[in-house]
Amino acid sequence: MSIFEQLTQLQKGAEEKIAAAVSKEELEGLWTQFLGRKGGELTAILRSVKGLDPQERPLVGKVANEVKGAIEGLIAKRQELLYQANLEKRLSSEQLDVTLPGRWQEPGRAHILSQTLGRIKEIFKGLGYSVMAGPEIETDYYNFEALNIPANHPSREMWDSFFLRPGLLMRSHTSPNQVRVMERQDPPVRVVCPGKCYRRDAVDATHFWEFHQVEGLLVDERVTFADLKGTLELFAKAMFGERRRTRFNPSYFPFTEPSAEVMVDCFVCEGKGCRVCKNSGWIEIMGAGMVHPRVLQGVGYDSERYSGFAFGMGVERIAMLTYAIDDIRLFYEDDLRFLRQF
Ligand code: 2U9
Repeated sequence: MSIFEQLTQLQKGAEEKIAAAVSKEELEGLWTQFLGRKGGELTAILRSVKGLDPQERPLVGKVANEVKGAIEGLIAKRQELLYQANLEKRLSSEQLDVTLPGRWQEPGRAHILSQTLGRIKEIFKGLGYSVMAGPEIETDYYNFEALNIPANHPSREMWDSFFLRPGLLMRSHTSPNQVRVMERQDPPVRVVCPGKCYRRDAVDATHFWEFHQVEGLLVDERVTFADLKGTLELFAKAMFGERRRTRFNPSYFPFTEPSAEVMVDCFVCEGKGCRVCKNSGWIEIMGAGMVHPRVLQGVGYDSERYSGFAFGMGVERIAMLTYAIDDIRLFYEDDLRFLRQF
């Protein structure tokens, strides 16, 4: 077979295969098969040109180039055809109906405890308090000693707190952070400290081993119990409604003297008596008192010159009262049927 016949046959074979190719990859394979520099069929034919009459060589070269050009042209055309066909197929099968209604995405929301804490913080920020968080792991000194809780006080017993090792525990209230604040700055101090606290309580409808507190502290010259009453009455009205009345019952905390429990008249039954207020007409919302002089002295404040008040509330308790939730465990069960309600 002459070299020209070989070239013609090569072109014919290529034409057939290109016309039958159905993918880009297949066409790339054919390009390599016919035109590849190593092992391509056209290259193989041109190698044999060396043995030809020198006069014939230019013509062979010319024809070979024509064959190469023809094959390349066919591959490019077929590729374009396949691309267009594929595009048309996709355009007809992947139609998008922009008039269909979108899929409903339920918006997320803050946990009910975060919402409650947020409201409490906003009220005190409005009164000029700053918000400061502190460590959840505390030393014996900050959690107890600095707060005038003597070594034999029941709350120091192992079964009340989670000890990591002697002298180190999961804080049982956020008060240690207020001690840290006072160590860092001189009066006037006006701060609320929110955060998680831990106690070795048996779990029931009103107790959980982890809970949240907000505690507040104000220290300045000539701060009196009247300031405490005015502040907490304002808070109670802002939190539970303008018509609320407050009452302060005597109480005891090692870190405050005198101490009080703060009551509001029941916002469910307006004082008539119901399930929420246990028929008493009053609900305890927090504890409070005048900061014990020993606590002030402990951080190096002059307790003759400065006085202060402090208060503390459980965020879970406030949320349970506000929304008539009867079991503290609901806050921690991640049950969307409960959480979606708020
Ligand atoms: C310093 C000095 C005094 C914070 C206070 C309470 C009263 C109180 C409880 C309410 C329910 C905690 O969440 S609860 O279990 N707290 O009754 N807390 S006075 O007194 C302080 C804090 C810091 C330096």
